Amino acid sequence: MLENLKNKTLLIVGMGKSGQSVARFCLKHDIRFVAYDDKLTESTDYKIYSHVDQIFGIDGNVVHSIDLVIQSPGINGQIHPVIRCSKSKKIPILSDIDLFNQCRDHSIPCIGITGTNGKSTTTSLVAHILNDHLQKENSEKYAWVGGNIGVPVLDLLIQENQNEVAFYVLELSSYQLDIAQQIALDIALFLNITADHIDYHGTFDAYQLAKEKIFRAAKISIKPADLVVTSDIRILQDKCHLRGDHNLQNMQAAYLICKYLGVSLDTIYEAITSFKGIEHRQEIVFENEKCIVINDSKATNADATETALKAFESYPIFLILGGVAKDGGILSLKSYLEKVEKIYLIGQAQNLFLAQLQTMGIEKEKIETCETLEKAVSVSLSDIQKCGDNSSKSILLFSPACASFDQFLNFEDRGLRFKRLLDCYCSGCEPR
Ligand code: UMA
Repeated sequence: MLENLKNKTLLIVGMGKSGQSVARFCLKHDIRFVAYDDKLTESTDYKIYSHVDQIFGIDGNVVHSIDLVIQSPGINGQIHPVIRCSKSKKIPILSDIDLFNQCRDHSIPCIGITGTNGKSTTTSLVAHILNDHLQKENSEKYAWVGGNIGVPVLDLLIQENQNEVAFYVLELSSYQLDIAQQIALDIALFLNITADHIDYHGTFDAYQLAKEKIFRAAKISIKPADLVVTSDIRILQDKCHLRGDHNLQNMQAAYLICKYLGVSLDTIYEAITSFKGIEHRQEIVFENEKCIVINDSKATNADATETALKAFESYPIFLILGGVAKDGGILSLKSYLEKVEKIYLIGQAQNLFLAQLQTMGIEKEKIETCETLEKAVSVSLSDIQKCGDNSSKSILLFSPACASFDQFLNFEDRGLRFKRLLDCYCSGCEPR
């Protein structure tokens, strides 16, 4: 396949993480490409165009002769002018996932994981179990993780130490699956589905169809209905760091995958118990006799926030919400929010959420509009300090139920900011 690509000129649309990794792959293999991005215009290694006319020309003039388009996951193909123009010119459109599928060594087992929630945790847990297994076998190979989790899949193919990979474990988003034509996975897991990303897919059915594409050409398919939690997994939860019912499903899924791959049950159980969870996902970042602080910045929708509220419902919760709201906002969280001690609102969604909380009948004194994360952290910590109830630790939960791009680069940036602020308040220094 690589040889075929060498005769072609690729157009990479969207020069974020995925697009830049496609460019790195092309540079490494001497594949010609043209780069396009609506906003990003700077690169030291290649020129990035930002007008459709610079690619296709006005009135059909040939500016670049393009053989293949590689669409980044965040580019909405229904509306983006470059993708629409490519479709009208009948130029094939693929994604980095397709290139990965065509160019990877198919003797290395590849596992793909999708679902509305829990896919990053399950992807990391599967890799953790497989790496424990490999270590016990004295193997010098590892499970490599990539995809939506933050490492673009083509980066996995351009690493120097290719002989060290034993398994690929990929987190796949509905965007990636929607664009991909073919992903021949050894094991495909679909964890769960609730409404999300409807603005991108148009309808819930289209969102579900995109997710189901994970099963195309898969050797083993694991569907939501296959994830009935067994008693051996339920027993493990008391000993492990993953809290909440949703994590039982993630553990069950990881267990099934690793069992299919021949990992012994003892290794699976041990590795589940030693798994510490992932950054920005219900991550315990501070604990003292008064409170536990949880960074759940990865909660970009109300559903993810619901799982966190459920996981900690036995504690008094002080909750920070806000950012860019998703469809429906926080209305679905009513029964949980009624039980929360106090809610701190930040970002673009602040006024919408305030109105929604008032509709739910939540008292004014239990809501504070803070605008910024800085203020929310400082006010909430001071409220917890003042709180007289010493019978139980309080939880400061940062689980925004929103996208982050009004005030932050992404959820990682938002989570790191939260942790930095917390460090500052705990050590008494001024936040930067
Ligand atoms: N861009 C345009 N025009 C547009 C939209 C975007 O030119 O209409 C450009 C932007 O200016 C930017 C680039 O495209 O330069 C961004 O590309 P992208 O949105 O495809 O994002 P990447 O940086 O390539 O990151 C993507 C995933 N992001 C999305 O799908 C939105 C990352 O998942 C993933 O980690 C990365 O590829 C590596 O595989 C993040 C995500 O938020 C975590 N995913 C969503 C989610 O989990 O809910 C799906």
